[in-house]
Amino acid sequence: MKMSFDFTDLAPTTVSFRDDVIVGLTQQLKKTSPMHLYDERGSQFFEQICELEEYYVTRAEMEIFDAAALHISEALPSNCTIVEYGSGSDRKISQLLKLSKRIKGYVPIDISKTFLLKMSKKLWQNYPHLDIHAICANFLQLDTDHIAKIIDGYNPVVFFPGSSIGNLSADEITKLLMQTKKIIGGQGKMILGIDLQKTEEVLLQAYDDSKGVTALFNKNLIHRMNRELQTNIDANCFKHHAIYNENKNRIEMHLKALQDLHFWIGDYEITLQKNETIHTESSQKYNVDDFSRFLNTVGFKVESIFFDTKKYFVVLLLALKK
Ligand code: AVI
Repeated sequence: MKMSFDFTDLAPTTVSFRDDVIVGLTQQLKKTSPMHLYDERGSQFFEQICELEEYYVTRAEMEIFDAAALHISEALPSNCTIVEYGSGSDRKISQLLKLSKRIKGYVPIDISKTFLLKMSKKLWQNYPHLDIHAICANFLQLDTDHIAKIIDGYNPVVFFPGSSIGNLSADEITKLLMQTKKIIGGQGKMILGIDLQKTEEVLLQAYDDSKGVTALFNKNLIHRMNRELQTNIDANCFKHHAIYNENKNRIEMHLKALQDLHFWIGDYEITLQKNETIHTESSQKYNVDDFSRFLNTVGFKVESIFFDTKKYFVVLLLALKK
């Protein structure tokens, strides 16, 4: 990889959004992939969520990066390239770049094209010495040979902050970790943020905030359908509904129908009864010991664990087991 900036567009199209939504909304328990919340508008709403007082996740993780700066920096392999899954804004990578001179390259991977382009160009202006290879793609479907070519010569560090892992299904997590093992190999590392179990009160405030930003983020799915799938659904017929599922230790976001609803996506008729919900996202809350044990069973060694002061969140530094 040379000192350069480039951009590869491998992102799924509106066609796959349409197909996924049709499959998800014609099932008995209606659901859509959380990935669909992140079009450009959705990504902007998510950035606003990160600024909210009630959404502790971003602040807790940044506090950890500040406090553990030296340790994390020294643990990174020399001449490394950071591969970030679901990069979003430049907030976290900028923090890592400030921590460590060892980072020579950056491969942000995100599904939201405009957002990714803006963020990676801005970053390149601020860090012109950095090799940036932005990839617009679903980070669960990476061609690891392609990634290996891009990071050629540098040591890979996969960066998956923000507890985005908690939005994935168990199968997706296994797939993602297998893919990560291929990318980091024997020399690389993974920096993984996970959100911890805490009181229901704190969680519900974070996912149903008083300013209603999370509600706008969730309801953007309906607006996205209207924009991209030519539906004409009144978003006011849905209410943002966040619950804590105690048995599964996860927050669930739903869109609840406020009345009986009926609409078409092309030839497919979708009906919802009053109070029926569309499950749009789950956000798993972990126990760090259980999750470390799980990582161990799938071939990772937990080298370090960093907590914030409230013990709301942890950052794990991982390598492959020898
Ligand atoms: C991206 N992800 C880690 C967020 C979370 O906390 O699960 C998404 C989110 N949904 C509502 N608020 C934030």
